[in-house]
Amino acid sequence: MIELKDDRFLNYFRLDERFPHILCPGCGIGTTMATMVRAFLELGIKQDELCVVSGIGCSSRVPGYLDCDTFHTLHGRALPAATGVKLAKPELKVVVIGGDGDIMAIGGNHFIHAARRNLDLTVIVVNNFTYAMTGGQYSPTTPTHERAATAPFGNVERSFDVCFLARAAGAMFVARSTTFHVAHLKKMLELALKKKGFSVVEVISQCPTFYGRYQGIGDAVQMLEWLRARSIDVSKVSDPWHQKDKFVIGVLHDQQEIEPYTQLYEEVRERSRGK
Ligand SMILES: Cc1ncc(C[n+]2csc(CCOP(=O)(O)OP(=O)(O)O)c2C)c(N)n1
Ligand code: SF4
Repeated sequence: MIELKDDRFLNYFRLDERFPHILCPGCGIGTTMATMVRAFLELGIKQDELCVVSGIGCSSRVPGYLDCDTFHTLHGRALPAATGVKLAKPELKVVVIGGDGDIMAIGGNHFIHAARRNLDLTVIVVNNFTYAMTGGQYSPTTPTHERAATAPFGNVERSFDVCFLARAAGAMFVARSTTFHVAHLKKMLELALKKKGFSVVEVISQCPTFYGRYQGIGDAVQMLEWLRARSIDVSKVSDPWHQKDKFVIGVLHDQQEIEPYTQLYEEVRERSRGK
């Protein structure tokens, strides 16, 4: 066993029990997880001040690797569980991490209503455009006409824009980055974590095993190259919401904070006690 307890970064992980990890070589989820931890360190968020919650999927495995309070719930149910954690322990920083399938499909309604309620949570949607853990079926973010295990001749459904939906549902802060743009991703995560209220960061991530292969993009390196080539900074577009075949990265929505749900809920409790 390696003794690495004085390393602040490595100390954030359950090295003894959960490593080596089981993600495929070249998967973007490890990059996302490491960058998220670096954002926690940058902001001075200590392990005992934090709870990381997920549903089910490759992306949802992240909390299992972390040495802090974590909650690995049912498929699509990360947000209800996170809501409970936040209501019971409002002093905790509560972060939800999961995939496009988990958060936008089976958990889609929870996502919309958590945004509408303005729960003080940060949600990290690792969007690899597929249900990776179950074998590459199409998800609500798979672009129309693209191939998947369940759409060998092309997906006929239209796809959700995670950031557009988050904004429309009432999120306070919405940003997008990719696993290629690691420094940028860290900045987006820091801004989201600092925001009071519902904040969302969409991380476009590579799944070479299922998505890259089905689309013929190639291996992990080719997928990173594809992410770089397809991304455009929000400052370079006049309309960030309708860019075809481009990932518009940056802060897409940042509004003045309003009272989060926990605060309003506490006020109602006090009123009910006659205070
Ligand atoms: C109620 C229920 N339905 C279906 C499943 C099977 N299932 C497990 S993970 C998953 C999809 C995960 O996709 P996504 O959230 O995009 O994560 P990824 O694996 O791509 O990171 C599904 C359908 C399940 N575990 N529970
Ligand atoms: S199947 Fe895709 S998302 Fe899952 S670990 Fe492998 S590369 Fe990552």
